[in-house]
Amino acid sequence: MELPRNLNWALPVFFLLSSLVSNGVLVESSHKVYIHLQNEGAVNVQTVHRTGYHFQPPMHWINDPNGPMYFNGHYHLFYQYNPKGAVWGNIIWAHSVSKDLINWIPLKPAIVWSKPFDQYGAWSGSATILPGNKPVILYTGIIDPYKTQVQNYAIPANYSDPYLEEWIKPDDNPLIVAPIGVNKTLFRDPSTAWMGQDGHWRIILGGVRKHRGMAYLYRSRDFKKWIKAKHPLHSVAGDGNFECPDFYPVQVTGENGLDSSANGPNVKYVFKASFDKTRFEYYSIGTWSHVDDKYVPDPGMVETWKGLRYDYGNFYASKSFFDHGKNRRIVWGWANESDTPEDDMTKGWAGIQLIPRKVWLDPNGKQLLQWPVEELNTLRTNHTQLRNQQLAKGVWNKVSGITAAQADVEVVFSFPSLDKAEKYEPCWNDLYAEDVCAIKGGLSEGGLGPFGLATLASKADGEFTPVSFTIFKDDKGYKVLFCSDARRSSTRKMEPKLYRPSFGGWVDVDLSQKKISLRTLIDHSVVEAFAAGGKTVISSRVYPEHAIYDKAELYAFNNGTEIITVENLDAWSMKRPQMN
Ligand code: DQQ
Repeated sequence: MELPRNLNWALPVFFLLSSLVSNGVLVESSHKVYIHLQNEGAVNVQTVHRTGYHFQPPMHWINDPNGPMYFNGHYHLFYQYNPKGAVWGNIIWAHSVSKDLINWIPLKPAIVWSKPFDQYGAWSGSATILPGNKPVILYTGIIDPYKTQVQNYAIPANYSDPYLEEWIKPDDNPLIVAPIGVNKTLFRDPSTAWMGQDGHWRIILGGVRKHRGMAYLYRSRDFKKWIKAKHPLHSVAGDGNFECPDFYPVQVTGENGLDSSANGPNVKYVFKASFDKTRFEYYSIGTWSHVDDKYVPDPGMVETWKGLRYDYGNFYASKSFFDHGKNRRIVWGWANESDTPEDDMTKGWAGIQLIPRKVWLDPNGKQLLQWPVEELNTLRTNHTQLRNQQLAKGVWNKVSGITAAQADVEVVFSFPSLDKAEKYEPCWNDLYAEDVCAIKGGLSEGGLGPFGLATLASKADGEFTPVSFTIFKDDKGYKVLFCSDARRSSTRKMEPKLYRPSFGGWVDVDLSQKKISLRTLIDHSVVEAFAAGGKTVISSRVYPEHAIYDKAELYAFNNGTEIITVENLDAWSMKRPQMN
């Protein structure tokens, strides 16, 4: 394997990281240059918080999923990887293949930096399958120590190799360089291409112009010569740099996905950007105007950091692809660690990909729905269940018979009435749901909720990550707050550098049946929770001290005065798939 050169990344100009304050804690939830650590290979790979069924390589740092695709019976996942250490740096494209999105075979890296057009890094990008079943990768190459970014392509050396193991970076790269007037150090992450009715390919690239997040639009007839459109596909004032922009069609009705070039009357579009400033993403739903080649968000879509998110927790740099094998669109997202870089060095690894999710338009047309790919269910074993268990205030009902540190839990909660819902405070409109969770989340006491699951729990030690619902009422109706609260996830002393927020999101759900459902994927240091059939999703990374291996417990709990019934709870231990 050709390894990247050892570089001096310590240029002060370079920061992919931004810091923000959440629940009073300084957040450094993303990758940053640790010059002294990036070439320190793992001495040991600590297993205690390693995931059992989430995607990760045997050691070292990973970030963004890149170029996911389905080709001739195999799923391919490339990802940003540091082959030399457990912090961000030396980034190449690692590569794994799978027949089912769950069991993964590692291959040699697909793109390592070697040529003048990528000699300082191979950053994120996407795959497109061209007519004739010919995959092509577009990725960002870093060409100098100042992080100048260009867009390159790579093609398989042998199209009949089912694993597509060898990739060629032709010498006519780069295909795209930043034009005058565009910041060439913030010009990256080419999307999957789609074809317009004029027969021209289109891609978008992320960037920023005077604090305006930009999705630059490029067009090409032959996939080689790319011309920048006069206007971006989309841009939003004040959003700051867009990373990893994604743009794809969804059907107005039904769960099937669409090829990126699909079009027609029954089609809406999704635009997603990852926010460099805050390290989370938002998406909106709208139309693609063919006349002026622009994306137009539907009325009411919020286009700032308070917009809709795939995931209101630890989830970034996501990428979607159309799985034509099963006619579905799938989205992958990266979950970083939320402990310190020193902890990552000690662990010898950092970062996972969350479970790939099928994504489709909610019948209400106002948001997306997401659900773990059905193949995940093949890992279920040791089923246990609860039926019609009442939870009075303060009751914690233990779910026994499964490995609670590595589990999949589906539950439906019901309540006799909505009368005990507490008042929604209008001042919360100015807060993120996460901040409301800090006040009213799973650790507090209320009326109708909080109720939910206490995951990765060691009750005797006061250690647990509650995933909960609390229902409020205002003049117009009811509001459902969904929280995943990491503040008591570990008894380890809270240091300022540790990121343990009470993540939160609102759930736009019909409560007329007085029921709400929850699915939670628990995996040692991951709690990935899907509320109300995938309307709102939150993923947390947590590092319990006591609730590890077979000491981890799981409870259904209620901290509200209204009695909650666990109508059905089905839980499974999860087997370990082949993981790289
Ligand atoms: N990560 C990549 C960039 C991208 C960022 C570098 C998002 O291409 O913008 O590792 O996490």
